[in-house]
Amino acid sequence: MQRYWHRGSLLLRSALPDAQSVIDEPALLRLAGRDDVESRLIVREGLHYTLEQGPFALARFRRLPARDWTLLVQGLDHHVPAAARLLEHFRFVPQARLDDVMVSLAAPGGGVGPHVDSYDVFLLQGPGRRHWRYGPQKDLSLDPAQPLKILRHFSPRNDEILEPGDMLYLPPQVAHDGVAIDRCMTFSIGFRAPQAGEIARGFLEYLTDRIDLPGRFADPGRPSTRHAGQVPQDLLDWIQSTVQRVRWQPSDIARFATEYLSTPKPQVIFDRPEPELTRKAFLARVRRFGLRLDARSILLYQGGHICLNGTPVEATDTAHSRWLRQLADARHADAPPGTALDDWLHSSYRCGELLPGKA
Ligand SMILES: [Mn+2]
Repeated sequence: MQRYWHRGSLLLRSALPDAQSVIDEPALLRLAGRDDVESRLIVREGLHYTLEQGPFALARFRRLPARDWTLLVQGLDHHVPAAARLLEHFRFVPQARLDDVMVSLAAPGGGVGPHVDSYDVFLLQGPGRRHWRYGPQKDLSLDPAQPLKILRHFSPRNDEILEPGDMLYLPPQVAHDGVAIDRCMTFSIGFRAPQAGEIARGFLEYLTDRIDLPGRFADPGRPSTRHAGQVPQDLLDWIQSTVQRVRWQPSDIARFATEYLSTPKPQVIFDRPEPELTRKAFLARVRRFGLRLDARSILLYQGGHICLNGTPVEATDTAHSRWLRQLADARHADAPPGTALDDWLHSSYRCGELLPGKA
């Protein structure tokens, strides 16, 4: 981490052999047909790429040529348990930095062209081989004639063929191009880094609900004016001093951060358990087998603030908050001490955010 994270690329041979059996092709094509799954199809003809957005009917794939296309499916970890299990290998990076697992299924010659990403990524080779060329470069100008963000010039220093189980780490802004040699699958374990403007807007929204500034503008004895259309200077001064009274504490920052960073993406929908256990049967199962977070759930903490999927969890004593922090770190846990969290556990279970059993 110290040497490579966010700094330089790293090729790891035979990193994760279990990458070969994450998902088979028919199951992936079915996922690409769902309207709650984000998918894209990129077909290359010579030097030109075309982009189609999913969902795709199976008939679309039957019409594809034998070469030069790639299908991208986002959020694989939300839909495929084996993809969620892949992420367990990456828990050395904070959950707040994690985005999702994307898969690229490609025919020989398929790829998205030379490009840069804004995010750190681990490119894990599944079945088949892919030829990667990559390296830092100064000129990151894009080709305006393409529907994708493709670099106008590409002069990579590195040239490697990734076999099943091999993995390539790339920090942001490293130019790269991966072209399928065989029909292959590549899993992108993608990270996210918040943008300053996005965080500032999010925090102002958070403050909106909490702001409490007493007082109202007053102007006793105001002289008459000949410029009724002008906003008076004393009102302007009052607005200035009022805005400067907006204050927040470090605890607001921690609370906002756990809420904001644990909020699922808008397209994420939790499924109610089916069949649904009664409260009694659910709690009995948790006591016996422990519990785990649903693959879509994000549980984060900072200081005394704990948030599940954007909603604060009220932990009344230290034993419970310790247990919640352990659950957040490992995503699974034995049953919590006592019964004080039972209501929270059961309602989270009914929302599809956690489930009994550790595996
Ligand atoms: Mn990329």
